[in-house]
Amino acid sequence: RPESRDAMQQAIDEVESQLGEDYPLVIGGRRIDTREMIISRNPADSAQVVGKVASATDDDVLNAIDAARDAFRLWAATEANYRAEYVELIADKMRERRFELAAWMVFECGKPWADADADVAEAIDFCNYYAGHMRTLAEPQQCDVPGEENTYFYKPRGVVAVIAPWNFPLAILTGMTAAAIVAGNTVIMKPAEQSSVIASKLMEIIEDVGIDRGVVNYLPGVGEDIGADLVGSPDIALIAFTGSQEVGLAINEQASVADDRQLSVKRVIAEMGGKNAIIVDEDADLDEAVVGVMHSAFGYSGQKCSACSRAIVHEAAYDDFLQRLVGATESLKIGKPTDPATAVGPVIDEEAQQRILETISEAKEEEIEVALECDLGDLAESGYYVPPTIFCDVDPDSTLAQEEIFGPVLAVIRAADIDEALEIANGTRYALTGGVFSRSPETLKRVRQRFDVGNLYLNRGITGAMVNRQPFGGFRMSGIGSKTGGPDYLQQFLLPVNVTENTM
Ligand code: TXE
Repeated sequence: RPESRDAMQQAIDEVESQLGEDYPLVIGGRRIDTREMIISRNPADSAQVVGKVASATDDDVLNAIDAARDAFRLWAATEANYRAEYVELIADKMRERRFELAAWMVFECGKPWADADADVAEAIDFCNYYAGHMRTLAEPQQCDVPGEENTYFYKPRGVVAVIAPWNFPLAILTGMTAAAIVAGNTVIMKPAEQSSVIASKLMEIIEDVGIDRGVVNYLPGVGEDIGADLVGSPDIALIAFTGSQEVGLAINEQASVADDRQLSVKRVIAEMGGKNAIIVDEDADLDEAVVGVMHSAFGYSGQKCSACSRAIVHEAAYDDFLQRLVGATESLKIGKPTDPATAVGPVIDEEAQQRILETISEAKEEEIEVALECDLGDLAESGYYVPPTIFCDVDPDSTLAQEEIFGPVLAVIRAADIDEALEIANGTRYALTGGVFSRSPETLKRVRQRFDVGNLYLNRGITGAMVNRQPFGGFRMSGIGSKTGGPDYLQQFLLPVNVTENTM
């Protein structure tokens, strides 16, 4: 809408004038500048410094854990409603600053306008949903066996480490943190290095609403330097992680070590990667299928764990689908995220750009056919751009079709029929999202039964999380723990206490 566009453009102009500032850690309510700083750059223009964020040391980790542990006793004793009101205040502040927060994501994470706006909206939804759900869980819960003496209630777990990725820099960080604190836990919030400025904005809001000191401790830093100290601490009761499979598995392993100082067996919630497929049936509406596949594959440059990176197409529709997909993808606007017309921006950083370009050149060396490699024009020089690329006739067992690329690269695979398409779709280690475009009720029924994914989309594009409507999460190597934004997510941050009472 025009007023939103104007407000967003104004926010972008204002944020542009605030780039380059320093941001502190926050431990026990105190702001701490440190010598080491994380320099966050604009991926669309690497010369532009978005902000400099204090980078936590091992000592900072220990101090943050002490502060969180000291704050836990009082915070755990508060009423659920008191905590829920704070989390709803965070949502209110984010709504007030909606365009500004989106603008920070445009600059720091290269998110096009619509993606950035959706990220803020999701962060707000997570806060309100978990706050409301905590109020419900605060009532004595009735066991199935009738009788008021068979009840149970929930207690918080303790100190929670929240470790977040850069691709949903506000939504996922906020969602995990909100769930942890509304449940009565205290938190060490560790954002990704590439999104620590936007995370600092969330910390400013948390300070602004006046949550008790030490409840949220803000610990930006280099994950591989301080991660092990954080995850390995005996005072950590739960780790909520979202990020790569590699790091998720490392955290899972570290968390399983329990020395005699360990207060509780650590609980790990890990949302990891995907290699998601959309199946296109012979009778699919090909225009719908093309739009669904293209937006899911190239939206935010394919940097979503939910992104479609494989299109598995029925033989009979293959040529027509591929031709339409190439035509539609060619017309995608590749540009600067500050430009409202941009559909595809840069990838997050130089390391990602090099890794994805390497994957593309390796696939070419294996003589995998290229159906389209978009032309970047002069963008190639200015930022971390990767051309949206479509490979076709891809061997389902090839690296390209098996490994998560996390970039704007799509593998189109031919299938003789739906049974083979399902076998190919289920043929990776991941099980996060999946889609199918088909008009046949029989096919849709078979797909429901046999497509092994956590989130399934029928005749619509893959949309990722929609809080309390499309709770999000997968299984196999896509993650462990229940779905974010779903009815059983909050319980993971709580301990149920069952009571039987001899009523006089
Ligand atoms: O992950 P990384 P990234 C996945 C996505 C992709 C990855 C991209 O599929 O694979 O995340 O995000 C910290 N000990 N998802 O590159 O590198 C690091 O500092 C402790 C899936 O950010 O794993 C950062 O804060 N922490 C998801 C965080 O881990 C460590 C949706 C993630 O970094 C660490 C979004 C260590 N040794 C992304 N090393 C879904 N399934 O919903 C790094 N970190």
